[in-house]
Amino acid sequence: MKVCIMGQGYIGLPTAALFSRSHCDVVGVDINEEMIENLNKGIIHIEEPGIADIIKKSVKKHTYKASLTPEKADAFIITVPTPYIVENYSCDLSYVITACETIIPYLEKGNTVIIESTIAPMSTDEVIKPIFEKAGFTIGKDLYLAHCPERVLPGRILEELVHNDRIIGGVTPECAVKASEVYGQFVEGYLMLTEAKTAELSKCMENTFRDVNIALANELAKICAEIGVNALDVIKMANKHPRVNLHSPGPGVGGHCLAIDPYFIYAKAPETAKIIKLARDTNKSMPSFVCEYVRKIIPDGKIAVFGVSYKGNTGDDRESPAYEIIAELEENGYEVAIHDPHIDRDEFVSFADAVDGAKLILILCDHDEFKHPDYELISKKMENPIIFDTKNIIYKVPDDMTLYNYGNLYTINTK
Ligand code: SAJ
Repeated sequence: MKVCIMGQGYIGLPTAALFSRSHCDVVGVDINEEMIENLNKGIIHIEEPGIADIIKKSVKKHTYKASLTPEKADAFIITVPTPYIVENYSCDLSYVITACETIIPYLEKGNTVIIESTIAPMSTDEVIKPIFEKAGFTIGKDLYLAHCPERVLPGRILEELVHNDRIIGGVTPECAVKASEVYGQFVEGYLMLTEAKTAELSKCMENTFRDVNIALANELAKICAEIGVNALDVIKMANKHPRVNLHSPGPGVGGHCLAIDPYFIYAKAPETAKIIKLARDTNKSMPSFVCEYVRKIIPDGKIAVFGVSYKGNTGDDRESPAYEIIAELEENGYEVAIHDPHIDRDEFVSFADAVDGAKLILILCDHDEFKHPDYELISKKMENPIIFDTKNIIYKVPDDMTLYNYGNLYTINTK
């Protein structure tokens, strides 16, 4: 089977790797020229275990090639970003629409087109299907169209792409069958055949479920800071109940999924999606909450920010709440030094330079490197070291240091 994958990002590239590992011919298409050149040399741009190795081997075996233009294939998979439109929170389908229009000249009767990008409910039927109908195809007869959302966790993408169950939402039942044959090439999880709109809403609800639960944990953290209770203990104790699973409070919710997908549902039914919107607002309020407590801990001076990735042990900083926090701190007159061992940027500094002369270490990401920092060096470089750990990854600090987290934040209010 020959597969053409539009978009070689966090999902498109690992998907391409798995098809080529399963002996399919793969063309990975992207608009980024430098990325295409590098991919054809076997150099990848994402930090994700296992992918680099497969791509390198596939390039050598000529089962994978990257290109700026599509080629004729049996199946076309669209994995381009779908941001949200800031003014009305609706799903910005422009990249998906462009990708669909770009493949039209390469389509032949009998081909399958799959949209993997997360899209708002009804998008496949109302927006994408008409694009191919206008080009002369009859969906379900001579072209098969489906929405099959990805549902993988960054850091475990290869493993999850193969083993997770997969929702296959066909525009017609025939479309779902054809799309399932495509994923049958490498997916070992169960393939659940359904309608496109059900697939769209299921995907959005998965991430909304998590966003709402994180909002509940964040609200609990705020309540505890206000009334003087250890939020981390509450979570630990409550979670001993067999049917309770309180999530973890943090500095806010980042990433391209949880921070965006709930809006797609809200935009479709703004009068009804009340909890969904409130959860988004609560999670979006966390950066300000963190800054409020930083101001209570130290009124001025240098802050060493540890981590801007939205997710630990990855270099992915999309929608990261860390940037909002940094901006607010700088607006408030603090000097901010950013250290992130997973992101290589000129303005970021080493661990030693970040803590040098700092009054506070502010942990915003749960990279492994931050779980056991070099306390000796911290003692040498900081006068009265204080750590504010918003990710709850540090349990104990040496006696000469102060640790704040969501367990004891309330103690600042009584000082
Ligand atoms: N977070 C918390 N508290 C928690 C858990 C997470 O504050 O208890 C924060 C994280 O720090 C991060 C954000 O939430 O900033 C999102 O992280 P995540 O690991 O929960 O999710 P993503 O965005 O990396 O991946 C999600 C996954 N969806 C679900 O778990 C329901 C993944 O399976 C999806 O494939 C992915 O979204 C996607 O592409 O939609």
